[in-house]
Amino acid sequence: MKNSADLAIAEPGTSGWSSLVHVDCHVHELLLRQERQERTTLKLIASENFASSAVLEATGSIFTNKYAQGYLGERDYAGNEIIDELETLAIGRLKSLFGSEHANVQPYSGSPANQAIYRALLSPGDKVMGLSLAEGGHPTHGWAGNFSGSDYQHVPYGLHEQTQQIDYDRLRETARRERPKLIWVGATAYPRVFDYAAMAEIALEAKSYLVADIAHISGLIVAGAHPNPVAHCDVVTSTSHKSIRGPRGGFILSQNEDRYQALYHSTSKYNLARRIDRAVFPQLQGGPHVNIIAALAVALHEAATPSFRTYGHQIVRNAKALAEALLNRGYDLVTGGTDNHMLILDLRDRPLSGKAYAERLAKAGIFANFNMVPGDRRHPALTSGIRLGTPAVTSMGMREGEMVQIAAFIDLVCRKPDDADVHANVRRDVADFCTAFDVPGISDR
Ligand code: DSN
Repeated sequence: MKNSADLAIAEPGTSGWSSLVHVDCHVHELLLRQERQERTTLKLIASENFASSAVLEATGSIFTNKYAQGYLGERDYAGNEIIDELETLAIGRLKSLFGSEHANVQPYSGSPANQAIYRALLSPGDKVMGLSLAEGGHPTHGWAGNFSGSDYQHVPYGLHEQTQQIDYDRLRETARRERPKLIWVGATAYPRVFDYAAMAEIALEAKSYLVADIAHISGLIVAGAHPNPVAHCDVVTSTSHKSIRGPRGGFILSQNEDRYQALYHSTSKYNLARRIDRAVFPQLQGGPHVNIIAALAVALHEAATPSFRTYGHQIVRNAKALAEALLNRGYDLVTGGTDNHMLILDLRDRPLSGKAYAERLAKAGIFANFNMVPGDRRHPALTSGIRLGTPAVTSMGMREGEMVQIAAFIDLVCRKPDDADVHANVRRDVADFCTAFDVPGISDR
């Protein structure tokens, strides 16, 4: 029998405790390569960002170890008193930042959060309206290849042909005619502000639930750089790793009571908030990722600071500056510009597909993703667009002047997409350009 001293776990730096490099040099080497990539390339993928060292520390913390299946006061496992405090802290921070009555921090990410909404509010076969995938919507808002399109009846809405912005008049007509049980407001590729008040009027008239998916813009909302949908919607879903700069995860905000309880759920003994909680657990998920909840709490603490407010507004200023610089160089943009963190290059008149340009840009150290544009005639696997976002480069401290330089890099590659010398020269210049900036989570460790 060992004595208690033998059973104790050694502290870092003493025998019995090894860091990654000693345990798994292969993964450690991949990590160093990824770190180098992040320091020397331009991350213009609109859904990516840099989490701070504090967020990464919480993500990789001992909270990884705990099973906390259930909710506050009703866990399935013992020893959750500290986790109860942690989850309560994260929930309280979310409620106070967004002004919601209820918050659930357990969804594993944005798609599981959206899945929980279907489970909580609808029955299979119900009608759901969402922005069509080809015009910027998310797969979980009713795309045929996703459960939301196969298990529910999808009624798409779209963009106005001239403005390329959401056509609220046509949306209203469709909602009046179709009477969907739920309407999504949100997108993965839409560079303009959502009119939540107009959507709420439409949903009320059609007696539909209105659910906002703010995955892309949650950080902008907290910063006051985009309207907040909470007062207009029944439910709001989000990821936690995009503009809000948290760990990879998701959350759901809602009111406690259900406007449509009598209409749709007269037999349910649970209010709206409780139905959502039950959909997340036990209906869809098991134990929450407690380390992610800890990291989310940290990110929300950071997001409540004045500097985050400045950051959120700078994201938008940078997107506008990048848009203007690209327009000046003769590029077309969907909707002609941006109000948020992203812009979509319309490359329909260009010789190569969006995918081909994205591949060439990547060779030069510029990461962006190809994307459909309105009226796209290319296959969805090729597309005629490139989506660009400014959250990550803004996290590095870049401002409007740097956006002009980034536009110049993009232009150099797109003008001579198959010139290997151009790729190599831009790759070198991009690396020099990036290394002048700090990378949160890397430089501040
Ligand atoms: N993958 C996310 C994005 O890039 O927009 C959406 O799920």
